[in-house]
Amino acid sequence: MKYSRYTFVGLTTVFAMELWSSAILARDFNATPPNASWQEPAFPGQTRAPIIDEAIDLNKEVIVDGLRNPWGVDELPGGGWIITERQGTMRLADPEGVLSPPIDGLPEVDARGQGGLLDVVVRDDFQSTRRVWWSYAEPRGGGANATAVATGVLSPDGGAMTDVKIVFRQEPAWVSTKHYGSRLVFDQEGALFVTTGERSDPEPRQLAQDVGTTLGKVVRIDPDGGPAVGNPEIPGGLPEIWSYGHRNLQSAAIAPDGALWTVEHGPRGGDELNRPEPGLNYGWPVITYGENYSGSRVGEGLTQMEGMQQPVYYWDPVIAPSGMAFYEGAMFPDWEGSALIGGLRGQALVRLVIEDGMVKGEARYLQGEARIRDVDIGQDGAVMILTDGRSGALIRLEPDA
Ligand SMILES: [Ca+2]
Repeated sequence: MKYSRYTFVGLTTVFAMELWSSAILARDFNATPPNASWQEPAFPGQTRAPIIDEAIDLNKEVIVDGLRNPWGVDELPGGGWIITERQGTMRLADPEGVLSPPIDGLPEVDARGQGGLLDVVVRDDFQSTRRVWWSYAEPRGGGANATAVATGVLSPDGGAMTDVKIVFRQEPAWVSTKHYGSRLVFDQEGALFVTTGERSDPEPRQLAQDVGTTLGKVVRIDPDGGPAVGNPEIPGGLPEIWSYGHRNLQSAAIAPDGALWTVEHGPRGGDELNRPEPGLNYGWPVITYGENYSGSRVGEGLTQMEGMQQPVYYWDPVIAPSGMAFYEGAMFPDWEGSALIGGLRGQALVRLVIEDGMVKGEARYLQGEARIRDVDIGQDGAVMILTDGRSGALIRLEPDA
């Protein structure tokens, strides 16, 4: 009886239930002018898909609050959640939302700027294995750092991470506090996708095109480390690389058909949705939509080039994407198969209707209410969102019946 524990939460929580009216949903986000108005999409429907006209009221229930800069959340198969806070703490929340002290035994993180403890994921067999994977900004000496992924076994009492092993280290490290990626998602073959960033500065961003590095890449590894079986052979490329030419990928999810989808932070007016195919080049920083935040053009201002892939969709203005999930569940039947993406700058939960690999419609919920850092679908079909900031929260969304 999957609903029972939530009913219990609903009856006992001290936090108020709030209601969003469908009027908020009707705001015309496509009325905002683009930043890079001189650019044209490569094909119809690549940006500004029709707004979905949908009358739905959402109940919002705060399950956990007072989280300090939370970054990643994953539901535990036995109930409750595991949550990261960017400054370096990982905690458990039980099904009633009671938060544990920080878990001991995690490696040191570099929590300056956008760095710190980032994503966290467990697999369906967690109750027997107690295995957890997480990503973080790893200090590498001299002020340099880079994204890393570690795995460990959570002690029976949940108080400590044991047998900790680093399974991925981004190379090269860089003296930067920006663009670390890094979402973690398992595919249906059991391999682990890791998304990275290109460290933002003019010099390292060029390395997004260098397949001898793991800056600006989607990487696919074995859960115990090393390249995964079935990765593409890229001439001169590292065997863990799945795709390249990315900027700062902070959204990744597996679609119901098993395909990986990602959303990356673009420059101003250039956030993009991709379905990364093995061995292909997604263009950054040679081609991109949008412009530098200074208002200058990125490189030569090109949006298309032979041998480089077009995004499935892009946003101008940006949403500043973060966590992502494909909706599968009973609670929101009209959302089945949609991509749900958290917006930071966009301050919204973004829903994309995707058909035949194309975006056919876009809806936004909770507009202007919160910066959304991560999205997770509950076992009962509720949508869980993690809000950003010094007092972030884990919030459960369900339709108001
Ligand atoms: Ca691109």
